[in-house]
Amino acid sequence: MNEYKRVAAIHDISGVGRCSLSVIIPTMSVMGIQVCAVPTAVLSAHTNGFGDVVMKDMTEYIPEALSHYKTAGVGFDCIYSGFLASARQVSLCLDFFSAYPDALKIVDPVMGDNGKRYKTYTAEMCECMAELVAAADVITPNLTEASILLGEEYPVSQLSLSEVKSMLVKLSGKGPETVVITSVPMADGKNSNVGYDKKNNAFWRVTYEKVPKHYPGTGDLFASVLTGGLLLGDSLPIAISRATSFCEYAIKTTFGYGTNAREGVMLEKCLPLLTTPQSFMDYTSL
Ligand code: PXL
Repeated sequence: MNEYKRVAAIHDISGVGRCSLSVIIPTMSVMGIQVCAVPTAVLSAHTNGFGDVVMKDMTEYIPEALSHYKTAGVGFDCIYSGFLASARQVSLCLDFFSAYPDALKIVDPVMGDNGKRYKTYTAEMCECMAELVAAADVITPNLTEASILLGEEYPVSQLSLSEVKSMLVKLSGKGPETVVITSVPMADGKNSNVGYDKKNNAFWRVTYEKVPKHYPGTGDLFASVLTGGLLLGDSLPIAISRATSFCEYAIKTTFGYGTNAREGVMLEKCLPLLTTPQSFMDYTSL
C-alpha cells in the first residue's frame, strides 16, 4: 500500500508552454497524489505556437523503465497516458496496463484540438490510439479527439443532447466504462464537459463560460484534476465538476492578464486553490 496514491503518468515533458507533465506533476502533487513521470518525449516547447520545437522521442526508454519498476516492486494505483510520440508507444502503454491489472487505467487520447490533429500525430498514431482506448477504464477526449476516435467529421454546429449522448455511448462501446468529452458546444448555447458512466447508464453535464482565447495544456489540466478527484474518491459528476471549475478558474485568471495564449494558463498563481477545501455540485444529470 502506498501512503499516497501513486500514478504513472505516461506523457511528454514540454519545457515551455505549460502543458503535459509540466502541468500534471504540480497539479496532482498539490492534490496529494504522487506522480511518477514516464516521459514519452522531451520537447523544448509544446507544438502550438513556438515554431520549430526540438523533440526527442523516448520510445526506447519506456520498456526499460517498466522493467525496472517490476524488478524493484514498484506499484501504481493508476496508469494515466497522454501525449504519445510514436505508434509503438501505444503497445508500451498496454504493457504498463498489463503489468498493473489492478490500477485505474486513464487514457487521455491526446491527438488534436479545435478540429485539427496536432503536428506530430500521424493518421497511423490516431488509429493505434483506438487500441489504447479499448483497454482503458476512463477516457477524456476533447470533441476533436472524440470525432477522430469515432471516425466522424468534427461537428461544425452546436450539438444536441441526443447527439452528445450518442457520442458518449459509442465511445464507451469501444471499451471504457467511463467517458468524459470536454469542450462540447451545445445547442442551448452552453459549453459543456459531459460524462457517461456505462455501468449505471448515467449521463452528466457540467457547463462553463468560455473566453475568446485558447490556452494549450488545459486538456491536460482537466484530465489531471479529474484523475486526482477520482483517485481521492470523487464520484464521476463531482470529479467532472471539480476539474471544470478549476480549469475555468485558471483560464479566467489568465485571460484577465492578457498574456500570450501560447504560454498556457498561469498555473503557479492558481494551484493554491486545489489545496483548499471546496464543495462541488455544479452538475446536471441528463
Ligand atoms: O496539451 C496537449 C499537448 C501535449 N503535448 C504536446 C503538445 C500538446 C498540445 O499542443 O504540443 C507536446
